Amino acid sequence: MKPAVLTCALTGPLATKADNPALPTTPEEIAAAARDAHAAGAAVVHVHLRDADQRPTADLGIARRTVGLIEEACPALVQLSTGVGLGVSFEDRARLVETRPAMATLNVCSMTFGAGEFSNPPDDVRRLAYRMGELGVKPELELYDTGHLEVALALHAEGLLQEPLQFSLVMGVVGGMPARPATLVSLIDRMPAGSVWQVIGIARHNLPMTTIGLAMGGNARTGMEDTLMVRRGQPTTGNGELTARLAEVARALDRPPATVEQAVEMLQLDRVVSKTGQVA
Ligand code: KMH
Ligand code: ZN
Repeated sequence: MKPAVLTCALTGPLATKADNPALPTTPEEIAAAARDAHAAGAAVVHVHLRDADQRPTADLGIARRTVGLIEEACPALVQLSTGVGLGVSFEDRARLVETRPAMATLNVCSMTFGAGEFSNPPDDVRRLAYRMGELGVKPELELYDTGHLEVALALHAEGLLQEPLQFSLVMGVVGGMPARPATLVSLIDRMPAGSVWQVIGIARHNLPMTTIGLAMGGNARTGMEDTLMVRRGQPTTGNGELTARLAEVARALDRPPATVEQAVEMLQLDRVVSKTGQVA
């Protein structure tokens, strides 16, 4: 069976150490979490940045320092979040791709996000998609609802995205699609052939939805951005534990966790070419 690319979303924008003391927030803690996640089977780490007060930030200095420490700690591929956090302007969030990570998220639609509002205006999204193409940064298209896939396909039709399209199907955000197998099946059916996709299940949906996604041949993500609990009533000890559990599920389904080299091949990152003609 084909390997599964496992991603660990180390910290996210919302939780703090008050919610779970194991949450990494400093650049050093985030790098240590990346090392643990990689050792447990993650080929990719999804990275949000926090300032000294644990608040989400798009500070380029913190970005460079955090990514530098991760690169020293382990060979996992870095996927930088351009979602950053609900209170950060789109302009600041978009600037993060100037650090040229291997991959970065592209959130294609505005939406209610839990108690807040996640702003992704159409023209800003287009400009960011174009800039990512110029820089050779591979976009991970974050879909929180079924209509978001149509917007992503429209961006592709405009020539703003290169194949293979790479999707995260985020299930269970309040304001997004429900974590239901039928919803997942309808999205997978609608994706262009050859697309790369992973399931993200939020909170209690983390384990069941990622398991279903792996069984259906997709990739999967876990980590403390997605859930702070390893099971009901039991806070996770950290990203290593959550990744180890996902890796165990993947192995049980004959989907061994992809190595970084296999992930580069499966995500076709070695073929990402910037619009200036250089291989990124
Ligand atoms: N910032 C959250 C509202 C991403 O990483 O690009 C959504 C998010 C997406 O975290
Ligand atoms: Zn994120």
